Amino acid sequence: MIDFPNFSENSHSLLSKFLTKSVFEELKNKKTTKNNSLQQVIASGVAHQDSHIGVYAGDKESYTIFSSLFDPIIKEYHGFSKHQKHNSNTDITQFSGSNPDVENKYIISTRIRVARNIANYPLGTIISNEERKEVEKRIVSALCELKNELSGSYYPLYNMPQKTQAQLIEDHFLFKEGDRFLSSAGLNNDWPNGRGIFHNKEKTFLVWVNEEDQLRIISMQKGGNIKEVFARLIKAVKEIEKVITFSKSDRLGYITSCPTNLGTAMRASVHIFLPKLSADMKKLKSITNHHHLQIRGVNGEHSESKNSVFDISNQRRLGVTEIEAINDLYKGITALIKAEKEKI
Ligand code: ADP
Ligand code: ILO
Repeated sequence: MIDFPNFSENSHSLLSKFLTKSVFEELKNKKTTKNNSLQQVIASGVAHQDSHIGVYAGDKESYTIFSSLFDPIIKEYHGFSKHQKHNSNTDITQFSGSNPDVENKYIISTRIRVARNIANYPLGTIISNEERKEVEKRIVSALCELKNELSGSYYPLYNMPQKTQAQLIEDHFLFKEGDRFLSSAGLNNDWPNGRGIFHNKEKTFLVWVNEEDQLRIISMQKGGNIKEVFARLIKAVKEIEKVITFSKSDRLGYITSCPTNLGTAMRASVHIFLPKLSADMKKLKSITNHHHLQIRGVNGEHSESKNSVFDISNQRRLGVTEIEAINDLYKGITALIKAEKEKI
């Protein structure tokens, strides 16, 4: 039995906004078939009152059993109502853009990732040590089948030298350790068991295993060729999907631990150098808001931007197709570069 949490006045999380007393009463004794509870769903947001969202699902069913809490959060973040249905479109011939920075002056690198989880397993917040290892085994065996540009090796975290791990993180290839939001959600349980990274020789194709989601499939390279990065990603996802069935819902698309990632589960980002616009954040934000883009720091979420370099990515992942999401990025980045050039 849990008590209604105390949210401080300074808490602006979507959890604190939508967990009303009546929603709490409706959900407090509910459990999913895999035994996920409201307490587990809200643990991170209660522990960290500075959360933006504050909730994590423990399984696919969490999104229906606890829908009175998840649906308004999803609506506010993605603008996706409970009557809508998500559609996918990865047909690259329908993407008319390519590289918004052909002169190679502003975009340092482009990265597109999708999150995936395996059908019928619990998500990372409530998965057992044994199940997580089983998930790792299935993923690694699927990845070892990949050919040509996508072929690579798997490096488990448990025996990775500290120096290698630090270098991979610094080079933006590997997830950080000890994220406090993930820890409180249970997503760092049994660390580092079952965690690791697969990558090709060039590190243009990478897969994170058992971080916030069971797979984060990543395509990245220097420069701004969004089309090339997207094409590699889609090819990889299709190959992996031949062997592994991903958790998916008719309404919500791909199922992810955090509701911000539902749907396409895709974040397409560029690291971009905007020295003049960085002195006019109001203008920068008005352009990114107009194109549904989010600004992050150069070391990922909850980090600061450094030396006028920003991580800019699609904010919407649900209720838009993959093609619409990369179009948002393409158009927004084109507008930002134009504004940067025009600034005196
Ligand atoms: P995610 O993208 O999986 O939601 P993060 O925001 O934490 O997670 O980013 C993960 C890592 O990817 C960080 O090291 C971040 O700097 C790096 N990254 C994100 N976008 C780019 C990019 N366009 N180029 C290079 N590295 C990037
Ligand atoms: N739980 C954190 C992060 C939310 C969105 N980001 C990710 C990585 N899922 C919060 O609520 O601020």
